[in-house]
Amino acid sequence: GIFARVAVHRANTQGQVAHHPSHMTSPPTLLYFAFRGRALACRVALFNSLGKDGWKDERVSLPRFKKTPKPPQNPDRVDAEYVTNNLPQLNLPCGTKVSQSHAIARYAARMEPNEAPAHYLPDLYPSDAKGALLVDEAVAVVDQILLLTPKDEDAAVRAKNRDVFQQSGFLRVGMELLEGRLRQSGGPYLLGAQLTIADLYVRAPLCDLFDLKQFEGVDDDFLDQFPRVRACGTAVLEHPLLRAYHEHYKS
Ligand SMILES: N[C@@H](CCC(=O)N[C@@H](CS)C(=O)NCC(=O)O)C(=O)O
Repeated sequence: GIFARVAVHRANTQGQVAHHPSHMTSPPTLLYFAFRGRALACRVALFNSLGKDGWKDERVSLPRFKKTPKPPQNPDRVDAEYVTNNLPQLNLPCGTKVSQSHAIARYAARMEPNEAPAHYLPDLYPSDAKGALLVDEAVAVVDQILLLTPKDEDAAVRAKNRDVFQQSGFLRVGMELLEGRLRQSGGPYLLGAQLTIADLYVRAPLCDLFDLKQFEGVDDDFLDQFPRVRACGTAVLEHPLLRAYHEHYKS
């Protein structure tokens, strides 16, 4: 990856290993809000490849995000502070700003560290085609669930549409599919014993939506109907990579 190529390891004055030379303007910087949401996979993948000091975890406050001008039309969008008016966004050392959490998570997982951190997982995004296929499917399913969640202004219409969404709509379909994939793999992760970015998406935003009671209009016990999905979300937090991550990051 871009950063891995320019990265050099050298001792700084404290004798610690620096992941980027001091003359470089700034390491890859991830912008997102102060919760897991759509950024957990990006953050964990960046930490996996670059450790604590090889990238910057910039948490944007909602007031700051809200007050940034977001013109509806902008031919110079690629140079805007927030290129899609959405986060996460990865700002690369070369100046390019990239949107789309999935693309960022895959990119970060594919980066090869010059010197692997002790917690490094080489296959957080699988190198084999079928593994990658199943991971991509699951990530897209979680994304579809969020995108297709009814957001009608009218509360009664929204409630009705969200009930359809959980009974027979894509929330039901997507959860049944993930549950079946986890049954096939034997769990606890989507590819069995191997943790991938797909499991990180199962943890957040998917399981967080239920656990943090943010899924208005969906039954409180909905996730109980998908015990393997719930167990996957729990197992993610118990993985050694996540334990190492949480020594440095609260969320
Ligand atoms: N497909 C994008 C979606 C990004 C997205 O929807 N971000 C939300 C937060 S999770 C956002 O920035 N919302 C800001 C707003 O609605 O003003 C991705 O996966 O990165």
